[in-house]
Amino acid sequence: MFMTRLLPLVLALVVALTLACSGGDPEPLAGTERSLAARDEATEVVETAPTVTLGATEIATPNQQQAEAPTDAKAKEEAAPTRQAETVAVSEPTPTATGPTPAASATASCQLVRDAPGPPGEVELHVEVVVDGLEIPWGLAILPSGDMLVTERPGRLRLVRDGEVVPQPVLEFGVSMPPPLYGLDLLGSEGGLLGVLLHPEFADNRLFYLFYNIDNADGVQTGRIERYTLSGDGRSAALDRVILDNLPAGIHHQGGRMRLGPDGMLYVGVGAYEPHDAQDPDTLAGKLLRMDLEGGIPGDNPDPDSYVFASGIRNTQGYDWYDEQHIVMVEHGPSGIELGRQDLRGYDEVNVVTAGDNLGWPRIWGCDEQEGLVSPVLTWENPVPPTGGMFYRSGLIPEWTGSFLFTTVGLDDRPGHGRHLHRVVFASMDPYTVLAHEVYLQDAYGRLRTVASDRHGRIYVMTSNCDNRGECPTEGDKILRIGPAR
Ligand SMILES: [Ca+2]
Repeated sequence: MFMTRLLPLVLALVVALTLACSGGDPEPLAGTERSLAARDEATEVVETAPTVTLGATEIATPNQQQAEAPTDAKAKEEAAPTRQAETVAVSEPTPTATGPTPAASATASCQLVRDAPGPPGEVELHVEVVVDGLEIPWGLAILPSGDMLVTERPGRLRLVRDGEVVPQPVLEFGVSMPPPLYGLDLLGSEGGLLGVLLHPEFADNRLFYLFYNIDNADGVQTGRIERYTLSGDGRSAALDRVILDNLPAGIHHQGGRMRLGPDGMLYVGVGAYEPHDAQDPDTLAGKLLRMDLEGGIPGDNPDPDSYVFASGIRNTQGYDWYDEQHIVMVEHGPSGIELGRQDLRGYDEVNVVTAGDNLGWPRIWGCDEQEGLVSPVLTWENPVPPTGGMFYRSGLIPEWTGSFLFTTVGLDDRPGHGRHLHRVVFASMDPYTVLAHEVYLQDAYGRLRTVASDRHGRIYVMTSNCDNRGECPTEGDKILRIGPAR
């Protein structure tokens, strides 16, 4: 076990040194307001993307079968996935007019973006910084009052009220956040206090969930989900109960995103530090979990004795429901080092997930296809490391209604690397067909983590520049608010 861990770390050292020599991140813009007309530098013709509505009717789900669970990463590589012949470059999407769309196809149509990160967005927006002074924010929950609960990875839950971070944390506790490997910032931990989610009846019971990393009694880093009760004034919280403990964790790829499904169940993404864990049914690493609000296994899970809803996942931090059967999920592609393939880097993904699906990590990547594995609907040659994701359902920005939005945390400013808010337009009656996608905020605010919307339809995005991967401005990490251009 020690050697299998050591090899990726040594390789990581080499890659980190390479990255460290490739130039630093630019300073994020310091302005507090910024109106965007992102078409100004566009050279490609991008038609106005269609407004779509969520498919409300029943959609046939693909008959994907759970794959056998291999245990050896080398063997998976030797399985030699075949390149999909019909891979399509989508540098010049031509969205169809709003109207009837094809029926759901049984096979996902994968689009490979060669001109990453993609075409610039053309919808004019108003973007402003509404909160600063945060340290590595990760999770965001907007309360009915408009207050916000924000997790900071070092182990603080903050209350944001009237645009200000309340100095005294709501909660502050020890988390597992190991120092960077070999002292290299790029190899720092990605863990700590991560997700926060309100109970569906929060307005009545004040309950909310937290996901964080902590060392267990044996000194092994694990993931834990707990439920708390927020005080009436919102300034403190008390532990209600532990929901799930001893989740697998590693230095990188902790998952940590919790969402409430339309079925009333609690979903949790758990990352896979060891690649082969994603295909191992005996560990919860590299899986999307589904549980009831008390942490029990629902009887209608794909395996009624398991939390696993979907497998073959490297690390997801963002997903939302296209409809009751289809989850759109962002997922990280290979970094290369973990598979001993220095040349293999990029291929981050947007997937459509149904119950029991196996998303293929680490057996396939990009638009590769293999029996029993689900290929993504959208993937990029260059790294576009995805973090938060959500469907935008409001009409406040009408051009965006029905679109899937996700944030990215690219490492540097090399052309094509993603540090932006991405918008994906799906066909209204077919989650497996991507009509268009476009890029907003590229390099404007650095690394972006987590996207959420309030009841008015305004969108909030948090920066992640004060971790060990970005350049931290003096005002710290920020929350941006996005609305329609004035
Ligand atoms: Ca995949």
